Amino acid sequence: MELWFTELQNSNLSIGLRVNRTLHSEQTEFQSLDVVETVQYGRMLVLDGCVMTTDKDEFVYHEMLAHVGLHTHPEPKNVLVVGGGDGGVIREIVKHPAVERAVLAEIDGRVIDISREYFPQIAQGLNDPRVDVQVCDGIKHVQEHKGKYDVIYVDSTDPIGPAVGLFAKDFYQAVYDALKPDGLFVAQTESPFANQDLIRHVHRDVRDIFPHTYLYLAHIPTYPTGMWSFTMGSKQYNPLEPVASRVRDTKYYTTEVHKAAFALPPFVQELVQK
Ligand code: SPD
Repeated sequence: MELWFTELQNSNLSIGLRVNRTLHSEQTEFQSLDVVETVQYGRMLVLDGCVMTTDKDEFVYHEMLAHVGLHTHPEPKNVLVVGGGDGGVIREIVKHPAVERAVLAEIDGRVIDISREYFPQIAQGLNDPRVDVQVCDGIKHVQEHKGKYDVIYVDSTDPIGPAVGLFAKDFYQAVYDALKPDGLFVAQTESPFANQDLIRHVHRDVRDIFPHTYLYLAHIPTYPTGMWSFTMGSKQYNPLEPVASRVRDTKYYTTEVHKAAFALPPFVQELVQK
């Protein structure tokens, strides 16, 4: 008998991966959490039925979330990740020698525990001495730390359940306030095929708050439609003029990929036009 994991996009569309076995399943205080072993992509972390990361393609998302921002800011010393309890973005952040302190504010401590246990390659950065892992409400953390960070990342789950507040305009205002005068932030903003309204509203909200707003793309096979977007709000620096690469051991990120990621097909450009 074959076992398949299915993530439903809507009543007409789903993504499916054949599964060897389920390694872990629980209902945490915040969400359902599953770890399955897929045939094609290795171990996979699933929250509330949505794919968060897999052993085989996680590098694309984590490198493109972390390195684009850190190569846009000339001196990123203090960095915050809201969400991202699997540790993948932190693993990439600590590759940057300029980073002195990286705080992880993850609301669900079980995501951290389970990632350490089942995804040690992804979670390894959490052990770096510069990293401060805090199990807390990221929204509150941002509200309580004004003017503190050079770069803030929002590595959220999908805009349902505990992540809803991370796609709201008042949260982006709090992120702006938590950044230093030349700070910037990057958030994952879902698929330009499947989440057009969300991308439109996030871009509009961020543009109302930040002087410079950008959208960029990466290709992530296990996320719905495979085409993924990231939104950057920057107070000063321009991501189209990145600093020379500071990291060597990447499998997706290069300076050329960084620049190319901002080239948007017309149907995506349309989503972010005024
Ligand atoms: N639909 C997938 C959205 C997942 C975004 N966050 C993934 C967490 C990986 N660190």
